[in-house]
Amino acid sequence: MGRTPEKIAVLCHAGAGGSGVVATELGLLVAQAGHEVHFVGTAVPFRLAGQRGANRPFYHQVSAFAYALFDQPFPELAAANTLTEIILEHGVELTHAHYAIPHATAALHAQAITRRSRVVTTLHGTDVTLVGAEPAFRHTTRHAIERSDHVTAVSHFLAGQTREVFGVDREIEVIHNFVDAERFVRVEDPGVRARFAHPEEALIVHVSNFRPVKRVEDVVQVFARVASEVPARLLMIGDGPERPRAFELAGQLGVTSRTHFLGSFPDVQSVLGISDLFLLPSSNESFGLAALEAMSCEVPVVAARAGGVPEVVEDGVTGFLAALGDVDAMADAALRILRDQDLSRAMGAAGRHAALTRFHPGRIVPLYLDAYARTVTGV
Ligand code: GMT
Repeated sequence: MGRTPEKIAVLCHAGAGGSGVVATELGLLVAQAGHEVHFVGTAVPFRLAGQRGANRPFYHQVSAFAYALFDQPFPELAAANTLTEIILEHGVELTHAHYAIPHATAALHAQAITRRSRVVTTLHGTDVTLVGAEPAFRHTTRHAIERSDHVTAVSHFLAGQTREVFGVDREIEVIHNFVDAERFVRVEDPGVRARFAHPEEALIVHVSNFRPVKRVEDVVQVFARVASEVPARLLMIGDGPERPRAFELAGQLGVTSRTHFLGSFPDVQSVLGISDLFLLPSSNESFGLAALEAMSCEVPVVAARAGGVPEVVEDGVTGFLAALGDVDAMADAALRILRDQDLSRAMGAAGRHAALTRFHPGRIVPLYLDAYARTVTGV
């Protein structure tokens, strides 16, 4: 291992998506390890807000410029410009870009201007499978992946997809996501649980950004089947374009009174920590960070066998995997878990064990620090 860079810039999406969560949690831990971390973005990443202490990362707002001639803002140019300033002013040696578009492209642009600061790009999923694969972004995404000094992907599935979609044969290091197992922990507080469910009801939860890829209608379909067999409630956490369809379907299936749309909020662990089952029927999921957060809270997961999910959820051990769209199989799996306390406890414990071992920050963060060191020293 070479020399770890002292000063690191991070580019990431600020919203409630998994890539921004991973970027922020990693940046916080890298700062705690004694590095100077500079987040550069159009808004404060949502899990960075409210951080205090001498070692907290810096945040630099990307300057926006609106001019009547421009019918659209130029976020990549603005981010590259602000990043250039930060690299020059603070002597940043390495930029970690989370998500290929526009962050890796902006980081490479700033590198070309400054002739400094190596670029590590982490691919998270939709930047390859959805956005990057769009003809409108295909060349710029491929360029960003090929020219970054080092590229990581959050699953073996995503690394393979990247090679396939873009035809690149460069090294892509797989570094799985991690979870803060101290924060995402089971909380057996009947008072908190009573806010959402009666004692005899099972609490089923789904967390996502309600994009089409999340198949939130499948969540409602599975829940309706489960709720016809056992007393249960569904908590839908997050927000996005498919929320109205899911709400309408809950009405059609007669489960509106037992389905609660809670919107977005940062401390999802407060709900995961009291839940009995997590549903993730996504059509594609490079990793499934939300499932890992549930596992850390000892919540068994029922998911579609899609993308990188099998690298996180072990079928029959930490939950059950079913074929994509097979809501009957997912409902059967959910009922099997909810009706068998021993199975449910064993799966919850196995999920917690995975969070504390394979996906623990103590194991994953050093992999990134090592990648940073190899990137700045060129080994
Ligand atoms: O799932 C989303 O739509 C958000 C997206 C993102 O980029 O923020 O999540 C992706 O990155 C997460 C963190 O690495 C992964 O856990 C998610 O599986 C991945 N989403 C998809 O592949 C759909």
